[in-house]
Amino acid sequence: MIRVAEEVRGSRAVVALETTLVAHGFPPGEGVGVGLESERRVRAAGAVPATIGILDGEIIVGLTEPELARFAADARKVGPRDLATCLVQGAVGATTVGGTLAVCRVVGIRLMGTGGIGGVHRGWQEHPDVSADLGELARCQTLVVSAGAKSLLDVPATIEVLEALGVPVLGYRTDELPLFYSTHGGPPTSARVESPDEAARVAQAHWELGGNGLLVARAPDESLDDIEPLIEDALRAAGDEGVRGQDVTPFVLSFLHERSGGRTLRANKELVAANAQLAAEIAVALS
Ligand code: PSU
Ligand code: MN
Repeated sequence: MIRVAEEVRGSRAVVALETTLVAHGFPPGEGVGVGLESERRVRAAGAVPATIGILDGEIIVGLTEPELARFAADARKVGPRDLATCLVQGAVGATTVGGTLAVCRVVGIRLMGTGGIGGVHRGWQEHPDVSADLGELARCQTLVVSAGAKSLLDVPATIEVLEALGVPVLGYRTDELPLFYSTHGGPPTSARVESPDEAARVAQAHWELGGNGLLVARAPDESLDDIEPLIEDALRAAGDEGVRGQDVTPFVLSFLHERSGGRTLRANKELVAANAQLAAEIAVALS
């Protein structure tokens, strides 16, 4: 049911990477390169990447390059609720942050790197759309490095839910939650850490105390501060076109990539790789 690559089994410093962003987060043909760059950065920092996805009725932990290439074509978006169905039905399954964490829980991987986690969507008062990423963070003993929560969300509401679930939100050299495309403007983090070693020590202590997931928020290197009006346009367009549920995030991301003249695309690629690298540095410190 689960195949763990030998290299992953043999290493104490492993970083899990998701496949939803490979399949659905970037324009056609560009996602695989983003996934491979994340793997390179993890290796350069001295850890082993474990990119996770479902192929041919098997969950694979540590996809090979030809296997990863299969996520460029049609793939299902697989959250925690979808893992078993996708396996049984033999579909190509691109795991979200939540789906990837659910696999980490089974195989014992402690670190994951991604772009931005899902969370509480804007307009939750009328239509309660809350990403399963949050529930899974509350269930598994894994630290996730991200550039905060995706800014298309209701970020303050997302942080409230993480607090309610007991998930620490650690700012990496920042007191403010980064807003995915911009370095600042988010709600305060629950604490600040200054180094991979400090993050590793906090995670270790949290787990010894019976805690589960943690989020480490790393600000992107370059801040795009004029994206909010575009996000509002994107959400309005999604509403007008009847885009709902799992399709909202990919729709908004591709709208932004187009309307920003590729600026969000470039920023998104860079922050995914930088987060993978930091996750690897924390994994090395932990081992
Ligand atoms: N961040 C990105 N690109 C992405 C995602 C996040 O930069 O494609 C994906 C992640 O896989 C995340 C998912 O788990 O979006 C959340 O989707 P939803 O809101 O439908 O739960
Ligand atoms: Mn949702």
